[in-house]
Amino acid sequence: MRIGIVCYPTIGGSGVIATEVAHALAAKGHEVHLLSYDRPSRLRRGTPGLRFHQVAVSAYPLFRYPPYDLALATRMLEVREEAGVELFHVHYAIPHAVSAFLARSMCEGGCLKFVTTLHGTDITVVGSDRAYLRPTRFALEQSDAVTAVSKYLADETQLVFGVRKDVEVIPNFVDTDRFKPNGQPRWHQRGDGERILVHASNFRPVKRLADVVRAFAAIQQQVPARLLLLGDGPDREHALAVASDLGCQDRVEHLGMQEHLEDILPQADLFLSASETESFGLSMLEAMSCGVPCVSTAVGGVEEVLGDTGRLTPFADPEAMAKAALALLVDGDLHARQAAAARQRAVEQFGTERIIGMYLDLYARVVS
Ligand code: GMT
Repeated sequence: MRIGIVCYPTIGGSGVIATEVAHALAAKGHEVHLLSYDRPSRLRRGTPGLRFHQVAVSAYPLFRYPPYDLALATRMLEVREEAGVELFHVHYAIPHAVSAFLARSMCEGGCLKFVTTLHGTDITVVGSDRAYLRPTRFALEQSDAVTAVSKYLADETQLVFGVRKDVEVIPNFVDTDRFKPNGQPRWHQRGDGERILVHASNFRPVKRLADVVRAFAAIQQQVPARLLLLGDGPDREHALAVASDLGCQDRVEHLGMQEHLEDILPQADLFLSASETESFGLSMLEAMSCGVPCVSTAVGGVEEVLGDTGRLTPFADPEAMAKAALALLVDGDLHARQAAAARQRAVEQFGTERIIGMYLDLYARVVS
């Protein structure tokens, strides 16, 4: 097939998944056209069958807010005409689904097909904003198919938007050959006994990074530990200040944005996530695939991802998070069982082959 994929290029799960979908489809011999306003961070150069098309947005002085959605609609139409794209798969509804609808309306014969995948904040945070709700609902209803990355998000879409349309669940996936355990000894087999904890995100307020640090501060009072913070974003300074206030700044390392998480995640003993909402939690799946158990707040679709392989704790309760983490960090046998279960769940439920197969079935239905 000739498939167009639209996504945000920035750090964040929707862009990562869209780019990985593009890679996986190209590897299967499909012709893939990836559209975004910048090169997505996970896009690997020189991938056969995969072409990147930048969406240029003009910065005319009159525009305080350059109309990216119009530029995208035009680019989609051009790519369809130039490359004969049969179907567009847009990731994150706002404004991509609206641009797709506009592209279809401008298209001769009006036969441009598009699938919209909902990722989370496009429904739970931004989507429910009055300014965006009506056009987003409209564009979802106009999509040839709508998917959500978890059952939680599919239900939430019906609840918040009341869309007259089926929302199919197609979960996120992970390349289990790339994200895999590295065979290094765990803390109980290492001489120093220091536990490595990790958190990866875009450090936005919704991630509650300071709660991760608070939980860690309690953990490191009980066992020797170090916290690696991967990523970057608006809450970095606040979280590091909390670490200083709690006297554990020397044990918290901010490693910044990392292109190859697969090299760092396997070194960890535990992944911590304290999000206020999380429709899926892709970085937790990547950790699980590396054999790293996760302790997370019990929010959104996280339970669908973790199953019984990790621990869920109440939102905004770092003490409870520390307690749950310590249960795994003082018992080497329990930790080993949970690590193996996490890896097995990632491989069996969320492998690339399985999930890309679901998307290909959907594309075939839409195109026919
Ligand atoms: O909000 C973010 O962290 C970014 C956002 C995105 O769309 O880039 O992430 C959402 O999509 C990811 C991929 O499907 C999910 O793994 C995240 O759980 C989801 N974030 C939230 O729901 C907060």
